[in-house]
Amino acid sequence: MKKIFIISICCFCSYNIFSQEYIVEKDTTKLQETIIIAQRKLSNYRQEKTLSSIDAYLEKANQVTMIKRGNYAWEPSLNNMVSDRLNVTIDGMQIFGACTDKMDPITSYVDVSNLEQVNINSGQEGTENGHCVGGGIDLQIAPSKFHNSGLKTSVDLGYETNGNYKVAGLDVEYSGNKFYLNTDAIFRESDNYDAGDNKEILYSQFQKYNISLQGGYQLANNHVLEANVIYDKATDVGYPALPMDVSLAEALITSVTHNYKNADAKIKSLESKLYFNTITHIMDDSKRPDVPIRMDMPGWSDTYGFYSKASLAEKKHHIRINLNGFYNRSLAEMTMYPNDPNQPDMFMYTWPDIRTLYTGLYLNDNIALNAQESISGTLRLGFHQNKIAKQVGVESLQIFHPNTSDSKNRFLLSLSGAYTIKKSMFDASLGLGYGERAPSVSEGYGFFLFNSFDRYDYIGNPNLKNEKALEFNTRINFKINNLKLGVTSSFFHISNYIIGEIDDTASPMTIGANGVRLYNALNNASIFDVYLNTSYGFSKKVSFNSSVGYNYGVGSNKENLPLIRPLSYVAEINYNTKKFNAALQLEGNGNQSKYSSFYGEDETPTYAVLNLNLGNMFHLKQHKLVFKYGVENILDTNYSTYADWNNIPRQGRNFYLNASYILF
Ligand SMILES: [Cu+2]
Repeated sequence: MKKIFIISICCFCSYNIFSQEYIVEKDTTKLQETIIIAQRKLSNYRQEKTLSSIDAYLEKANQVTMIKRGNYAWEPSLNNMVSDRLNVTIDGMQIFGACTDKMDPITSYVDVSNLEQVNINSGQEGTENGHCVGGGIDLQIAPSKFHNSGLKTSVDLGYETNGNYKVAGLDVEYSGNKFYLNTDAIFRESDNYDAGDNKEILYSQFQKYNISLQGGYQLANNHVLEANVIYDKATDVGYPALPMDVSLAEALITSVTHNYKNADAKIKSLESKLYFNTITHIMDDSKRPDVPIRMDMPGWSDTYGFYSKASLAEKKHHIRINLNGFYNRSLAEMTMYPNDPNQPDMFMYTWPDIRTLYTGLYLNDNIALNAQESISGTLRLGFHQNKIAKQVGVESLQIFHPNTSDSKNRFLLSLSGAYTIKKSMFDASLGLGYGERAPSVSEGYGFFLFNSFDRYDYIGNPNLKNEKALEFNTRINFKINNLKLGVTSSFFHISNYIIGEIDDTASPMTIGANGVRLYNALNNASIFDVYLNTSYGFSKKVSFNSSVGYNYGVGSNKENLPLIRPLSYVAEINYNTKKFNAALQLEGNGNQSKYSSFYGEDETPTYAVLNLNLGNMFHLKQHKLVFKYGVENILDTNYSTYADWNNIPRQGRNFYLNASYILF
């Protein structure tokens, strides 16, 4: 079963900015749920700022919530599972954050200007690029543009009152018959934001810029060679929910791609990519007035990889194959400087230079049984190897896990199958999946990683078994005149569920920590989610959308799992014409009654906020001007959600204006 949300972000080549055709038409033939939110398009489903961060775009998908440690670099959670259980890629490229405290999810290293769409695949549907339990998120770069349209420029400017937030973007594109070149730059800067009732949130400022260059050359008929470079640099990023900030988060993401396409042949397309990316992450506590001990905590992550993807069609079969591999090096250190200068500095590797090598093969076959029904199956097989390059790292981990060796091999398997039916009044699908994942670098090899959520130091366990998930998912959509009703639901039964377990015998390294947790596995855990989506068109101009979600997660120790979303809802009324649109949105959560005190969570009370979004478009001869403006959190509610790390309050009232000027 395809459960894909496509969030389209950047689209210069779209001609009808306000066109209704682009709007959340669910492509029921492929059972894709498509949410299109374009940088320069206005969708009537979820009105959006054109210059929203990727994080804000991602948050619009049903099963996605963003875990917030501040105003920047939110961590995506899909089906109530975070990074370790997800496979997040940039255009099929593996890339791993360099922070031991998850301050830099890889979604923070790209910007809307780099991307065209985001594909979000739930559960084992998300294994096209790698193994996962919760699902896959692929941030996709715009494809080749041999439009022969010459030079095109666009300028974006944005301002928001809350936090004095400024955004500026520039995009220049040359597109010929045989050659194209696209370059874009975006700059974002925000001061501390204010929560409701004008309460300033200290250390919530950030500043970042991102530049990218992409070019393509048509080698021959059907053959295209492309190169892409993205450079992203964030400085002075505050994390109000954490004890430290970030003075530098820097990424260089490069790739070369060969593309072959032939609609008349059996092999419809063959895409091969070689890539390299490097990340530097420097944590900083120099701006915090009271810290028990000064620390330096830098981290680095380098990844080399390749993939080769083929798409074949043969009678009723549509087959996709992906052979891929990567080599990653993750290293992080911590130096503590005692206040007493006579005491020696303390140094240790928090990620002792972990090398991960992976190669795998993915197969997907979609078989059309007849005009209305289809079945599909996927398989991913992989070899996964970890090596500890620093001998001192092996020795340190042996204190806690005496039979630790410097290398560990794993074989990983993922399987899924789905049945889909599509009739004029309804469509439905039913899916089953089984998947395995290896522990992440922190889970396997982290050394005294302080988690400010439950205030424990965490130590990895290289001998953890693979986590295994059995998954069941279903969706059904009805369409009755102007009314659309849909239900989607997933259930995961996860064996060897990896989570920290208190070790009373060890004492923490971090001053003020509650104790030490060793990564271990619960016998099993269950996670369930269900969403009810409704939309109703009153007329061509006025429509209503709503979504209600319920989630549940419990471990075999009978304790609630942490970070499980409580009852959530969003309701929106829209008015749309060709030149103007408006939307009033109510969004909220119920009381988080099933919180996990065992894992450091407290109860988050119910909240609701009201937002208003407006948009205008003007045609000026060959130019186009698009305004998006509105008010978020109109009532200036002071609130935080279950996904806000340490209950950091969210933004209070915010007026914003985004302007886009497009020159053809
Ligand atoms: Cu960090």
